[in-house]
Amino acid sequence: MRYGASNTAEAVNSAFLFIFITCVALLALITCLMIAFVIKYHHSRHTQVVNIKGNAALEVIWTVIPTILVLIMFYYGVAGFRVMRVGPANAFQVHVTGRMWSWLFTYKNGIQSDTLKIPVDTTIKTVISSQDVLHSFFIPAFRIKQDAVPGRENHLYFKAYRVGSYDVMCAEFCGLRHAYMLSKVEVMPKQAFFDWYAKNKPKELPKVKPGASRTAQLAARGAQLVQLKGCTTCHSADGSKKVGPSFKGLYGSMVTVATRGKTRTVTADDAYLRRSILEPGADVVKGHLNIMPSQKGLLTDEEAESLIAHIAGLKGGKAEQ
Ligand code: HEC
Ligand SMILES: [Cu+2]
Repeated sequence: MRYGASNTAEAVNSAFLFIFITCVALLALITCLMIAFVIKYHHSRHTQVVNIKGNAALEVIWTVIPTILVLIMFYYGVAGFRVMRVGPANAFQVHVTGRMWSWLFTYKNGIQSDTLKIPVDTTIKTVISSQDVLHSFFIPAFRIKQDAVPGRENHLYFKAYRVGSYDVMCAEFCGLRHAYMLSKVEVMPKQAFFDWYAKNKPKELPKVKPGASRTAQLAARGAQLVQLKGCTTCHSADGSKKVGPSFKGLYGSMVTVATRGKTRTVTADDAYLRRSILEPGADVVKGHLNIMPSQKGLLTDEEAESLIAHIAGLKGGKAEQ
């Protein structure tokens, strides 16, 4: 019989349920005995103090029974741990990357997504890592939580039992917008999932109007990338200030930056934007902290170009700083 949203939830729930029921039973037993003894051995009924010298049978009982209970708890713990750590070789693999402050899911065929789409009833092997600081990949409904550590890959297996949408969180305080590191696991029917998986062409530029210019195509791709690459957690497109400056009206405007400690004013052209994205520490925008993660090695040339084309398209309005 299955219960819970996944095999991991089932394992953790059984361990929890066993411990909980044992505790409640013991609490009830001990409380009842205590009350019974208070009444039975009240001093009005027992005027004479008795010296009791051990009871072998009782001692064996209260050693053996708790030992068995604890061993059962241990069994549930190990069994549940194995469900999470050991999986079949043909498990469906997804890379999970934590970064300030969003999750990125990368599939074997190159698809990248900011929500975790998976097929139901299929063992998933997540390979968990981080781009910057410590994060923790947490799916409460599946009862799983695993640290995302830079420079290291942690593995976690699970199998979802029910189609549906579940929360993904970060459970390791990772900076300013840690609490907003939310995403979803979408458990899909197998057929629907593999259709999506086969159809989604990760490296293809999106189709804009037929005959649209390459710049328009790049800008459309850029609009997807700001979401996928996690730029939107720190940058808005409507002029409002987040952790970083807004992209609105940025292109072509004059920006005051600190370059190696010296304040100067530069024009936000293609070269400046490229540098800001690949080496954010080179020119730090005035009024902001130097905390943008470098995108060097994380973006292809075409992706960088797309992001710049997208930002260039967000003219209008004065850039807020
Ligand atoms: C963790 C938050 C964070 C993320 C994620 C982030 N940035 Fe930034 N970004 C900043 C901050 C803070 C600044 C201002 C300080 C500086 O210049 O380094 C900045 C500056 C910039 C600038 C210069 C802005 C200006 O007004 O001159 C550009 C362009 C930029 N980021 C692009 C991007 C792109 C594209 C991405 C996604 C690939 C991205 N950023 C992801 C925080 C972030
Ligand atoms: Cu985090």
